[in-house]
Amino acid sequence: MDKPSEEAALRDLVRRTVETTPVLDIHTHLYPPRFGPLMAWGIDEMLTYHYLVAELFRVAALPYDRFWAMSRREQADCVWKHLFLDRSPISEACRGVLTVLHALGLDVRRRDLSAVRSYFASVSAEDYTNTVFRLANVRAVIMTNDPFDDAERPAWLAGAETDARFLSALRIDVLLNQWERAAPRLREWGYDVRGDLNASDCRAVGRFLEDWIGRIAPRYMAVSLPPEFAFPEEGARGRLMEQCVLPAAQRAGIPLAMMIGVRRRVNPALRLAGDGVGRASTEPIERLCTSFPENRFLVTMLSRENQHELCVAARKLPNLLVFGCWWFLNNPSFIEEMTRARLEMLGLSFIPQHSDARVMDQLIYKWAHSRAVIAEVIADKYVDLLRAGWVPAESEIRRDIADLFGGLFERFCGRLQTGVEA
Ligand code: FIX
Ligand code: ZN
Repeated sequence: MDKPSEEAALRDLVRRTVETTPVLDIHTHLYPPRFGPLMAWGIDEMLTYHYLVAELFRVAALPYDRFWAMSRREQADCVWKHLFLDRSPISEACRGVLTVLHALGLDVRRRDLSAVRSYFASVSAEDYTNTVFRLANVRAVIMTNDPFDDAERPAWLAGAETDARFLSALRIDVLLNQWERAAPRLREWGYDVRGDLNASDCRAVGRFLEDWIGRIAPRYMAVSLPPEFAFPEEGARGRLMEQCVLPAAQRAGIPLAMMIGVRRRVNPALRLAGDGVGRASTEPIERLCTSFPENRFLVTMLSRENQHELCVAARKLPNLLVFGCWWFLNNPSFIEEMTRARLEMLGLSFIPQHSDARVMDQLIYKWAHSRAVIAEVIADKYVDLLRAGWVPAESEIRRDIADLFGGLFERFCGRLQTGVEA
């Protein structure tokens, strides 16, 4: 084969491999059908995704209260009109809806929302979940399971049977970021905490974490953190982190996932759509990783400006695994630059993406869009190897991509986690 056709064949092979390798999606907000109303799916949920709500208020002269007083279907109509009919649906979140409908075989050229609704009315949640997993080529997803969530807690307490494709993660934002709210809840649930985080409080919090780890068997514990997150830190969060969370994670042998850089409620009127971003420091991560070498940390940062220093930190810290292009970074332009930089600085030792899907359907577009970008970047890197005389074998490419799409996460977590064949 001459050089150009050798390179083209290699690119094709990489594209095909990225396309056909099933992914383990390590952070979502999805629930299986067995969780009833917690499972979000269908066109009205997709159209009212908070990314689209934020975009709606950029173009519609609509009082916030009027929008929130509408039924979900009316809200969806409103988003459809303003973001899909009155102007072209160019943004990544708008395009995502179209990618999903198109993949489902619906004719988006007709711009017919009722026809789309009829399709969703004709399928069951169970069948639809199977369809989405197949079309997205996702083998399992990790949920976000919050014991402080009054809608979710009862399902776990009732011993909700889950689905092997839906793995759990113990989300502890309220515990770490709102101790004044968490303490009375813990007391209400029978954990003897006074609130001042003395040694006995810390033991009780440890028991709470162990109980929930036992109950939901999480793959990791997770917390989102503001840009000003520090470590060591005066106050409840610092003490909880050091005395309760990290020891519990170590005892259970699970990592702590930290999602750093979110500024909550920048515009509270937008509700879930009202959060923003701020640049954080990577020093607390470095201190945590070096002070707790027996713990493992999964980290993603929300600010684009943090990505280079996070790669540098990961080069120094084997117990730090960088993951995903989170939220405002989950756009093709940022995925491309971040994946390129990570491959150059970390080789294959990072997790390129998670979906953060809140609506089942979104697995289809988030993975289709990410895969397309990631495949091109990886292909460039293999072509560079080829040009240096190193001919990557098909089995090597398959191995590398399987690692990026879940294998590495499973090894980092120390055991085969999914219960689903890779
Ligand atoms: O804190 C998180 O897990 C964030 O991903 C979400 O809360 C956020 O609202 C989101 O959906 C981002 O994609
Ligand atoms: Zn999330």
